[in-house]
Amino acid sequence: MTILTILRYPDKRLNKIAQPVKQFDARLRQLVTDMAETMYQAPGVGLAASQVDEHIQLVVIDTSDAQNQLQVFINPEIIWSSEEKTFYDEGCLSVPGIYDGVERPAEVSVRALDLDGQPFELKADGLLAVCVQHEMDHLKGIVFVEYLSPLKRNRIKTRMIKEERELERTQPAAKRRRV
Ligand code: K1U
Ligand code: ZN
Repeated sequence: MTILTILRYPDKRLNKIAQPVKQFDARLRQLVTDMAETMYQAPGVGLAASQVDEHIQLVVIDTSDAQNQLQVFINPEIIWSSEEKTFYDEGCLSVPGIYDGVERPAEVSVRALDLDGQPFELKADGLLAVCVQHEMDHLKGIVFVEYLSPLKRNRIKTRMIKEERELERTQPAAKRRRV
């Protein structure tokens, strides 16, 4: 089992733009397996490749209660968004411990490729719709805290920098990596 290191906000690598996937090979399958294991272990309901310092358009999501319905989205595009909005208290594995409200379209239709490079479309609502949009933001280099007020964002940034310093003092990054 491989648990990948999740980049923590405000690491600048989280702002990189992800590139389209062109090769559907064993390396891609292994990355999906490792990302799924990392997401389940965290635990979380989604993970974008950008969060594990792989800047390709790949997202894994599992919003099922039993955490046994993995969905893989490669080169995802939102092809339709509802006028209706939803306000959801979002979390992020790159900003641990922080939850705050973000407004987004309540429903979206997504077009993406699967692990064999085959296209599929999916209409999502509820947590899945929120999660798809949150993860696709990661691929554009956007972390959800960018939607909060500058005051909240700066407080979160300060808290995360302090926590990172403390983590580095007590558990240096090299030891924290459990690959
Ligand atoms: O970091 C991420 O992108 C994953 C993030 C996805 C997400 C959650 C909620 C709203 C929008 C996007 C998380 O999974 S945060 C952790 C979380 O929400 C959760 C953890 C355990 C069980 C259920 C949810
Ligand atoms: Zn996130």
